[in-house]
Amino acid sequence: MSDKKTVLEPNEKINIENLLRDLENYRPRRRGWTWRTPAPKLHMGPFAYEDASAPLKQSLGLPSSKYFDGIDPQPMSSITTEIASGRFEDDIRRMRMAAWHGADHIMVIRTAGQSHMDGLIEGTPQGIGGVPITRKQVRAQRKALDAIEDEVGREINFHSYVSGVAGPEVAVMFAEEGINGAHQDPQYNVLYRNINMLRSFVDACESKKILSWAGIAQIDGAHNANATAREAWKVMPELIVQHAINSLFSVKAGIRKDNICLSTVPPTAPPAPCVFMDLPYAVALREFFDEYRMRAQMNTKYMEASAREATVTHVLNLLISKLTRADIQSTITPDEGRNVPWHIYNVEACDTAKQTLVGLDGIMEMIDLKDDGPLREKAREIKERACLFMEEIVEFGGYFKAVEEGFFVDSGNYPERNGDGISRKIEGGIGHGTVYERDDDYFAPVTAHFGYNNVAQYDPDAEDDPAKLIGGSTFEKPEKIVYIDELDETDNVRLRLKEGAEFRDTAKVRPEMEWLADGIVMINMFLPLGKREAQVAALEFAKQMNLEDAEVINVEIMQPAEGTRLELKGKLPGFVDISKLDIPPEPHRLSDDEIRAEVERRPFRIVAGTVGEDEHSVGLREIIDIKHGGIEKFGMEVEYLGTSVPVDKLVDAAIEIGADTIMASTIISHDGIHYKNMRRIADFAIEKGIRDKVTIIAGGTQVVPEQAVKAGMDAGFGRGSHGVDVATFLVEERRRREK
Ligand code: Z97
Repeated sequence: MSDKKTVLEPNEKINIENLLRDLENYRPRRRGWTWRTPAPKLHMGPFAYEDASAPLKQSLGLPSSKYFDGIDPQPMSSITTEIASGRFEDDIRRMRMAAWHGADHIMVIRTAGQSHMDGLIEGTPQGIGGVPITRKQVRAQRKALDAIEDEVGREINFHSYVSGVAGPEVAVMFAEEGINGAHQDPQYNVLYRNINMLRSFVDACESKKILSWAGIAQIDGAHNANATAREAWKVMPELIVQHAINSLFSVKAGIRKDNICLSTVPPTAPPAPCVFMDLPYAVALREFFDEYRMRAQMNTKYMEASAREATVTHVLNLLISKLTRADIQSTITPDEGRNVPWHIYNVEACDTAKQTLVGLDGIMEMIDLKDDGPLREKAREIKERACLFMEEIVEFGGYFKAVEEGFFVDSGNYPERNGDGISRKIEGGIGHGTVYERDDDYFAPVTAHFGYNNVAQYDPDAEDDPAKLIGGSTFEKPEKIVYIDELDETDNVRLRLKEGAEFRDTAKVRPEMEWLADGIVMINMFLPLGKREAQVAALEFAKQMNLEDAEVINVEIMQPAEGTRLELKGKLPGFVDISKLDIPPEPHRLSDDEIRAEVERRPFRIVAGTVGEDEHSVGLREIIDIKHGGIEKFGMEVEYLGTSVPVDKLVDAAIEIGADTIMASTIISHDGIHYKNMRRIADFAIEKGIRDKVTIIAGGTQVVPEQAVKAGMDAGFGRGSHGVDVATFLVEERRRREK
């Protein structure tokens, strides 16, 4: 693998050491956001899709795509996953998995509280419940994503957020390092991080100018009002107001409208009649902001730890995305409820989005949203309330005054007010008093800069390009970037890689959920107890299973007295050395089509029965019957003789119908009777002179394949065998005999 271009092999793990090598010289290959390429009327496998996007080069389809040659149709919306576990080196592996499942928007965004940091930090410190954004981390992950996008064959947008008083510095670093999307909304700083309003808006001008230069798509922060307000659905008018403020402000700061994405959230969730409430809101938003992009974020306000419930909420949200339009589709997992970022739920949520959007492909060709009735009436009402809200802000003296008065995140449905909004002081907050007017001779030799800049005092020709005066800024001359590898000797990726070396690319393996070899597993359990007793008893079982630090992470009552369903997580202290395992090859199966073609070419003639004094019939019927995937489904016809068939009768029947195959089932096994009966069948067939003309196989729950062969069978089929295993053997055995 060369340092300049990292090439990934599908069956090889991503090599973190190689990614880190020569990182100081790595440069992003492009700037700006990339949308998916439309592929209208796409044909894949037996299906035609109306509004799909270009397929991937390599990917993993939904589980049942195996019935259709693994096709993996991709919807038009970009699909987001949020990945930030605290260790960026582990997140890189998770990004690759998500990309293989269809994510092309990867957000490093969780609860690290980046906006509390008042400057750029360097190196790769480990975060708590999130990753602190640093240049090295961003660069290494961009480098990894460049390789991953080559592997899957589609651009991957990398995203983080520009917030806090370090916003503009963060924005510059993002522009330098090839970040493609960013959250930027001064209202977020004001309302949720108590950063001084003036400072937040002035910083935002600068940040937005930089985002604009770099073509970075911007997502706003309105959804946070939904997640914070006591009754989430009542803030619909306010959400519209917040979108309006940040969108128009961004346009004025220079961002293109088609790079401004509204962070839309269906404001409520089940058990509310959520589509009836959320769809008018989505329609109102699309009508007001038709020139902008929509980033549909999932409703997290009422999210619990139940993966099932979160998935249904997600699917209902996706329905709204499809009925209106979502350019970017977010996926959130119940991680928030469990407080652990699990690799598998990221991937699962990408699959949920992909499956639902593809499943709803073409729906708008068949239905229309009604032009009258409650949809339009309710949409109009939401818009009216939003306009009144905005008018009141203006009358009141503007945004800052309105915030001071607690207009925002109030749980009343405007114009109602419950007096529980967030209030911030104009003359207060972090960074208060840090905004200064620029002097007349103020001058900054930078590329993307907002507002007054007296370049003309040095060179009137450089007015459109102030950085020209210093021979280009870091934007044009990336070699000017000061790259700091690590600052903390005790908290950095080198140390963590050393600590985890025992399990990194070695034969030793431990389960993981968050970080390599963390040992975390999740256990599903049902206990016939009430909720409280079940929670305590579950932890006792966890001890019996040797789980360390066990915690119950989800509890659902099935019936107050009859029982409780629980999910727990805990750590397995042990490991498995795969070099010491005897791993038999995977059972080999032919495809359904290949077997069917072979049967059509030359039909099989099969007799079957349960032999000896054995009344069991279910196993053999399962192998034969079409309903349960038996060999009939391939067109194989079977003469079924029933149960307790004497071995001579089975062989005679084969001779009578000129069978080429005998299938014997034998369940009873005391005294080795099953193998004795196999031996008798084989001997009888020899006696009758047909042994070399028929394939004889035997199956049953106690049958060990090798033993069956020793007892004279051509093959044996034990517990867990299916029709396709038998059919595969019969086809291949006949091919061997035909040679
Ligand atoms: C999403 N699930 O997809 P810190 N700026 C804005 C934000 O919305 C956020 C931050 C900064 C959500 C992401 C919530 N949003 C999580 C406009 C966070 C984060 O944690 O204060 O450093 O900033 O949008």
